[in-house]
Amino acid sequence: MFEQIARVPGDAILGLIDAFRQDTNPVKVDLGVGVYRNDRGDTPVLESVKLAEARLLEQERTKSYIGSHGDPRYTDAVLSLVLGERSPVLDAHRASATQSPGGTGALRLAADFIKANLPGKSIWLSDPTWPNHLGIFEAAGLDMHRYPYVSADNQLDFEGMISALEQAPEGDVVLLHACCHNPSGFDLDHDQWRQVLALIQRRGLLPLVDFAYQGFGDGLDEDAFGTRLLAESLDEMIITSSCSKNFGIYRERTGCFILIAKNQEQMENVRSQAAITARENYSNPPAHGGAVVAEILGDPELRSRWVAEVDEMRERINGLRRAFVDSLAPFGLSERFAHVAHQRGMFSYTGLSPEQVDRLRDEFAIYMVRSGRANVAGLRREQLDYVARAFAAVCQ
Ligand code: PLP
Ligand code: TYF
Repeated sequence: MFEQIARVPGDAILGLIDAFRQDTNPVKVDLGVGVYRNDRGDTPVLESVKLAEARLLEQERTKSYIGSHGDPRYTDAVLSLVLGERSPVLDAHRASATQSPGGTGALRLAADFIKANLPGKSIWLSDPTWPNHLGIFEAAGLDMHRYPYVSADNQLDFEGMISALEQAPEGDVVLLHACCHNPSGFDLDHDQWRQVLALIQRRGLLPLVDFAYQGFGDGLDEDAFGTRLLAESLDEMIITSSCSKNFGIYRERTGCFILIAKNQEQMENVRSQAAITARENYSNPPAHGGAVVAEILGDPELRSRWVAEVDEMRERINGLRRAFVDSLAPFGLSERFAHVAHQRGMFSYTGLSPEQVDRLRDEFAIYMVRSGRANVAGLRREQLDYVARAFAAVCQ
C-alpha cells in the first residue's frame, strides 16, 4: 500500500543544519536555524537550568503522570511571566493555562481548540510568518488568510496589515507575534499595538498571540507590552508561549496554551475544552522542562540568575546587530542595512534575494534561509568582518 505514497521535501530551515554540518570550509558561518548561540557558536545549557536540574534530580520522587493541564507550579509561573505579576486578568481568574509540548504544541492546541469550538472561523497570519504556522493550522483543518507584514522595500508594512485586517469577518482569529517577529525581526511599537487593539475591538476579532521569544527583544516585561495590553483590554484572547528560547530548553518541549475568557465561569468552560484537546493529542505533557522552569521562577536566587542570563543573551544579540551594521560601513553599506540594528529578536530580514543567499553559501560558506532571513545570534565577533565583506561582495 505504501508504494503510492509520495516523498515530500523536508523542512527548509532544519535542512540547513545538515548542509552546514557537511560543509568542510573552516570559516563557515551558520545564520540558519533559530537557536541562540554564544560567541563561540555554542548553545550551552543555562547555569540556572543546570542548578535547577541538580535539585530536581535530588528531589524528584515520582515519574507518574502530571495531568492534562500539566504542573500548576509551572503554569502559574508562566501566567505571571506572560501577563505580569499583578495582572488584573489573574486577579479576576479569567486566565487558564495548559502546559504543552513546546510552543508548537501550544499552537496545535490553539488550532484544534478553534476548529472544535469556533466553527466556521478562519485564521489570519502575517505574510511572512514562521512556516510551521501554515502547516499547523492546515493540519487542524482551519481556513487561512494572510495579511501583509513586510513591504517590497523590506520595511514593516503596518498600513497593509491594518487595511487587510479591516476586511476580516467578525469572530475570525488573528495571529500576532508578541515580539521578535519570525522571520522578519520587525515588531510593532506601542502606538501600533494600540491601533491593533482598536481594530480588534472594532471588528470583533479574536487575537492569538504567539509568544516564543519573551526576553529576546527589549526585556522580559517590555516584550510583553502588546500581549498585556490586549489581555487587559479584551474579554477574550488566546496566547501560546514557549520556554524553548528564553530558558534554552529547546528539546525539553516546554510551552503553554493560555485562554483568557470574559469571567471565571467562562474560563472554566473553555479550560475543560483545552483538557480534552490535550488528551486527544498526547494525553499528558512532558514534565521535565516545566519542572525546571517552575524551580527557577519559584526560587529568588535561581530566578535572578536566570534573568541575568536572559539579559546577557538579549544584549549579545542587540550588540551584534549594531556591530554588524558598523562593520558594513567601510563598504558604504551601513545605510542600506541600518534596519538590522532596529529589528528585534534572533532574526533579521536582511533584504538579500534568494540568489544572493545562494552566493553567500556557495562562495563564502555563510548559511541563511533563502528568504534572506539571518539568525543574528549565529554571528561571532571574530567573523563580523568576514561576513560584512561577503555581504558587500554579493551586493555589488
Ligand atoms: N512560534 C514561533 C514564531 C517560533 O519561531 C517558534 C520556534 O521554534 C515556535 C513558535 C515554537 O517553539 P517551540 O515549539 O520550540 O517551543
Ligand atoms: O524558525 C526557526 O528557525 C526556529 C526553529 O521546523 C525551528 O523557530 C525551525 C523550523 C522548525 C522548527 C523549529
